Parts: sequence; structure tokens; C-alpha cells
Amino acid sequence: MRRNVWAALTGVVAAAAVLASAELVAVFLSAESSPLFAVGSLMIDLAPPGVKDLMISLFGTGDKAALLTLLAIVIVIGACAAGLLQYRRPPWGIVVLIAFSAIAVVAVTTREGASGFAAVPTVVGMFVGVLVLRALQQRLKRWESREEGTRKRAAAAAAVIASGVGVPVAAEVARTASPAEPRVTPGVRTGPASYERRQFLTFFIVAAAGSAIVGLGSRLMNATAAAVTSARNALVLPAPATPAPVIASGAELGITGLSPVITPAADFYRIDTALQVPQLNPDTWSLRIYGMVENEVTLSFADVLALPLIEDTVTLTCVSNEVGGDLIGNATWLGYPLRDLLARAKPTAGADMVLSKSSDGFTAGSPLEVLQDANRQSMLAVGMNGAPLPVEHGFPARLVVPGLYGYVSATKWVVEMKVTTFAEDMGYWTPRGWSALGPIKTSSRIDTPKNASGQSAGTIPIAGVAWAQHTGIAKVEVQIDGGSWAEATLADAISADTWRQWVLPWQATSGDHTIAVRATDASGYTQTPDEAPPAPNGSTGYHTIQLTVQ
Ligand SMILES: Nc1nc2c(c(=O)[nH]1)N[C@H]1C(S)=C(S)[C@@H](COP(=O)(O)O)O[C@H]1N2
Ligand SMILES: [Mo]
Repeated sequence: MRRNVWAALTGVVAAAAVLASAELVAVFLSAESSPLFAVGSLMIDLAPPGVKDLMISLFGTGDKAALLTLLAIVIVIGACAAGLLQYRRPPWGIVVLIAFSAIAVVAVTTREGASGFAAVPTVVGMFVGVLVLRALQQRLKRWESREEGTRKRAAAAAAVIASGVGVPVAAEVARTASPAEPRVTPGVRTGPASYERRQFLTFFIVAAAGSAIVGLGSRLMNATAAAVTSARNALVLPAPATPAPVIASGAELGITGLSPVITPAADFYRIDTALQVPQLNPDTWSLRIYGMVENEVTLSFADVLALPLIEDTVTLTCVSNEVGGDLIGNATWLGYPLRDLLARAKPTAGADMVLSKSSDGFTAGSPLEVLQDANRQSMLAVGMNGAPLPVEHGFPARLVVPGLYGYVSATKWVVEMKVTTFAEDMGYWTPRGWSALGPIKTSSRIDTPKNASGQSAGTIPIAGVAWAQHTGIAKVEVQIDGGSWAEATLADAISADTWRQWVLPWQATSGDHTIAVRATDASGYTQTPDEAPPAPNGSTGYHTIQLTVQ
């Protein structure tokens, strides 16, 4: 009887392990792929209307809590059954565990907008659960068989005593009358009953406590992530008081293989030090501007949305971008000008840097005069391409500064701006081998054709993008097979702060070819052919591709 209770409890711990590992994997994959609530939603969806009405009439607004309680009861009963079955009729306990997990897989994968990966957390959880169940039951069986042996020996000794032979003989009988060990995994060392009992209990407690801690911690993270996602979905951004300059239709050449002039948020490169994307609730977010200022300023998200916002198209670039790399993207940002924000705080004399800080401790040090520049639309951005910032791009607010690499300016999940000096403070990457100042270097990239592509002979466009943020692109030249530099046609510029598409039609002849590109910016500077790695302040050299034309 007591053993049956333990057997049932192994099922409960195994179920806890399933849920805990699924939640943990969901933390890294997507909060929506957590099976627990997906099963709850599936129950709601599948419940016949009568049952739904009954639930609502019985429990009123508490119907969600009632549903989750019901779900918990079903899980515990199912888990006890699995534990008992595995003990009495293996492998039926494992079958029950897999069946329950299969229901959860259906629930997570049929959710609105679920990706194919949504099943991964539940499947991983199922495997962990099966392993935990088997490990627990093995230990339980060893404990049982040992105790049975002890009991049989005691019974035999008692029989001897009762027959009047005497205690010493009884002890001998007790020692030798031990029956063969029943049902013990071959090759597994066993010890006395007390030892096996400890082995079982230790594993049981560790698995139970581990599942509880990991499960609750991960669930909390997933719940936060889901809450922030829904807060973001519910957010309606105000229209800009100053809209972005209209993008001329001639800014987009529309060539296959060429990066679109506006990068969709989903394709926008992402660079940050965050292992876990910070989940900030706009209702509790605030930005504090302090340090060398006359007025310390603290703004809530509602305060920011109430300000006259501007919109502007700005190309962000990462200093780690290799020549020809893709750590660059162009978006239309909605936000409040940093110069106006700083004007409210009134920096004091001597300040020359703004150290912006994210909720997870990343910092960027930007020159104060750049942020105050009347001709530069540096902003505290809340929108990207007409939608709230995606969570991984800094929701609810980030900085965008035209002309500076991201590591010295584009702080995502920004919560603080400290007005300070370069002598006093350093951004995150400066002590790690990167320059304190990071103006973006004039550069260019060939998007099409690609390296080594099996291009056929004929006229094809060579096309790409070129950028010199806040200076502007004046000219792009292409060199084929080491010949003279030919000037490419430039697409219309959006502004000096964005990249510019370019194209050069090419009579491709069969054979091997080398194509290089270089840009000249509006200041008259032409890209240097000298190759430099990204560290400490940005790569240089010409993007060059090699291809064979059929
Ligand atoms: N909080 C935070 N903000 C950050 C970073 C970071 O690591 N943490 N990285 C910066 C760097 S190096 C770049 S290039 C840009 C990239 O912005 P994106 O991910 O939106 O493209 O974010 C900047 N802002
Ligand atoms: Mo970066």
C-alpha cells in the first residue's frame, strides 16, 4: 500500500519534470510554446458551448482560475495513474505520459500563429519526464526488493525461534535464508534496504525540488514575456507631429537580390549582449535623465507618447560589420528628439557625453554635441516601420542616432541617460577593446550577383547599397576584373542618414570574374582599399566578390 503511494508520487514528479523542462525550453524558444496554457486554451476551444456557459455561470469571472485548477487536478490524477501503472504494468505508465504529452503537442502546435518549433519544449519535456519516471521507479523497485529480502529473513528467523532452536541459530538462519534478489536490474549494484531507500528518496526530492524551482522560475519568465508581448500588441502609437520625409519611389530600384531600401523589422539584424531579451512593461517603464544637468527628468511611457513625436528614416550599422557583411539595416523610426529631451534636462558646462543605459546594464557613451545637434534627428525611438519597437529591438524605447555605430549610441531597452564626460565614464565596449568614439565609416556592399553564383552569360545588374550616414553618398563605382572604375547609377537618396541603392548593368561573359565596389561620400572622401578588421572602430576595404559565369 505504502509502496503504491510512492509509485503514484513518482508519476507526479515525472509530470512536474515534463512541465518544468518544457517551460525552461520555452524560455529560450518562445513563451507561447509553453504547453501548460496551450492545453488550457485548447480545453476552452474544445469545450462544448453548454460546458463553457456552465463554467462561466458557476465560476463567473473566476472561470479561468477554475479551468486551471481543473487542469491541475486532471494532470495530478493522470500522473498518479502513470506512476502506478508503470509500477504494476510497465511500460503502461510511460505510455500514459507520452499520451498526455501528445495532447499538449497538439495544443501548442494548433495555436494561432504557432510555428513548427512550438512542439519542441513539450517533446523535450516528455523525454525528460520519461527518464525521471524510469529512474525513480528503478530505485523504488530496488528499495522494495531489498526490504522484501529483509522481511523474509526476519520471518524465517522468527520461525526458527518459534521452533525452539535458539537465538544464535535463528540469526544464522536469518542471514542465510535470504531469497534470491527478485526483479533487480542486472548489473546494478544494490545495498541494504536502508541504503536503497535513501537512494530513492534522494532522487525523488532532488527531482521534485528541481522541477519546482526550474518550473516556477521559467513559468514566471514566460508569463512576463507573454504579458509584454500582449502589451505591445495592444499599443497604439500616436501619429507623428512631424512625419518622415516622403520616400521617393526612385529610392527603391526593385532589383531581385538587392536589399529593399526599408528593412522589414523581421529581417533587421539584431546585435546585443542580452542572453534573454529584456521584457519591459511599458506601464512601469521610465527613463531618467540625470548627472550633469540642472533638471533631473523622469518620463513615463505615457509621457513620451504625449510629446510631439517625429518620424525619420535612419540606417543603423554595427561596428562589427565585416566588409560586405549584413549587420546593417534601414528603418523608419518614430520618437522624440534627443536634443529636445536634453534641453529639458539642461546639461551643465563641461559635460561632453551621454551614457545611456539599458535595463540589463548595457551602456553606450555618445558625444553630447551629436545628440544636441540641431541638424541631426537623434531620437528616443518608440516605433519602427509603423509599429511599436519589436521586443528584441528595444521595446518599449531605444535610442537612434544617425551617423554613429550602434555600440556607442543605439541603446535598446533604455532606462537611463547620464549626462557626464568621456573622462569620467565609458560605454560597455570601450574597456573591451573598442574605440570610445564610433562614427560610421563610409562603405558599400554588392548584394547581387552573389559570390560564386552559377550566373549565365548576358546582361545582368550588379547592384547593392552604399552608406555614409549623416554625410550622404555622392558616388559609387564598380571595378570588374581589375579594370577601370565604372560609375554606378544611384537610386534616389532618402536622406544623408540612410543607405542608398546603386546599380550597374553588366555584360557578363562566361568565365571567372572579380567585382569590387567603392563609394565616395558627400564630403569627397572615397573608401580606402586598405583592409582593416572591425575592431577597434569599424572595418575598411572594398567589398569584392568572385563568381563564375556559365
Ligand atoms: N541594451 C542594449 N542595446 C544595444 C546593444 C546591446 O548589447 N544592449 N547593442 C548595440 C549594438 S552593438 C548595435 S549594433 C545595435 C543593434 O540594434 P538592433 O539589434 O536593433 O539592430 O544595438 C545597440 N544597442
Ligand atoms: Mo554593434
